[in-house]
Amino acid sequence: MEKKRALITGINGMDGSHLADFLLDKNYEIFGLERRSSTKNRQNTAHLEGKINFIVGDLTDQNSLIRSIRVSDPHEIYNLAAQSFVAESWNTPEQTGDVTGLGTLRMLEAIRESRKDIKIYQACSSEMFGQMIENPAKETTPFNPRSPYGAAKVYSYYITKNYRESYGIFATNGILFNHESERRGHEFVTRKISDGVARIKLGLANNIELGNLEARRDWGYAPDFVEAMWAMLQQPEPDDYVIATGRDYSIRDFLDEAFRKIGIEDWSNHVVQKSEFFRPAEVDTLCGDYSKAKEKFNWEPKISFKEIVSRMVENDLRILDR
Ligand code: F7E
Repeated sequence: MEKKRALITGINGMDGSHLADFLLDKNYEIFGLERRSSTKNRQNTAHLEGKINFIVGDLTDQNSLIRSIRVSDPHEIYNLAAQSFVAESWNTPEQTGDVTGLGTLRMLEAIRESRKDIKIYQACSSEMFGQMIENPAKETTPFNPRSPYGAAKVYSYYITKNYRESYGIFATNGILFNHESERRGHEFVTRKISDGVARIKLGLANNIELGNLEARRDWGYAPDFVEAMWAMLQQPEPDDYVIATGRDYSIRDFLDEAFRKIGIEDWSNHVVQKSEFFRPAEVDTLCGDYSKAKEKFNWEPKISFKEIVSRMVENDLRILDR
């Protein structure tokens, strides 16, 4: 039987690499779109070299997307690439809008110009709910973004829905709440904490510099979440789904759990709050209701908050110990 082919943008990111692992197990042929850069950024995909095909392309370059479709001739596209760091989106709002918002349009146009039977998964985000109008948020909850990133994702969501309705493209939006793993980038709060805690344990640092500790997030495990991306494209009809765990915790809760792993109960002397890590506008709480995904394709989160923290701290202890 012919192998299924998948094109994944953002292949070197946390989600891209976990999704590639998952699809390889399902015997897919994988094409990963990466941006050209003078230094390769393949920490998350080093183990995949020789197993997947890398294609150079960029969501800000229309022709490169058309070419990437010609080269990979995919059955499924997973559009995961974005300027995904919310804090950075205030520094580079235009670039964020270009990559995260218009990048989605360019990929949809590339499908429209190539083969309209290609299925596309579009990575959307709980940041679209921003200051939540309903808690927990579900597919019908109005959006209320609070950052240039959130606003760009709202555009991305609606343009995907429009291409589905205008051209009959099998285009789905996955509205994913925060999800983390050992492969998370070091600028995000969970990895900053797991890395910082590991450094403190090994005597390499004394404290961690952070911003707002009161924000609450619904944190799931990225390998669980990529399974939902695939499942959405296997449904009879394209639709939009919230993927979350339904439980929220504060940054303080994350710190409690992470420091407990290294035997510290009172971490107050090890955390310094710095104004530079506060955002111009904060999303206080994010929590999602995944019951539609559960009902339609029986998706449920498997790995608990406690286990995520534990795995991330253990991983950083291992890396730094080497
Ligand atoms: O911040 C607070 C910060 O940068 C989480 C992305 O994957 O999930 C992610 O976006 C919270 C915020 O993730 C620091 O103010 C405190 O309240 O880890 P984060 P995020 O902004 O929630 C969504 C769903 C996405 O779509 C995004 O692409 O932690 N916080 N102190 C801090 N955050 C950071 N980064 N650094 C701090 O020092």
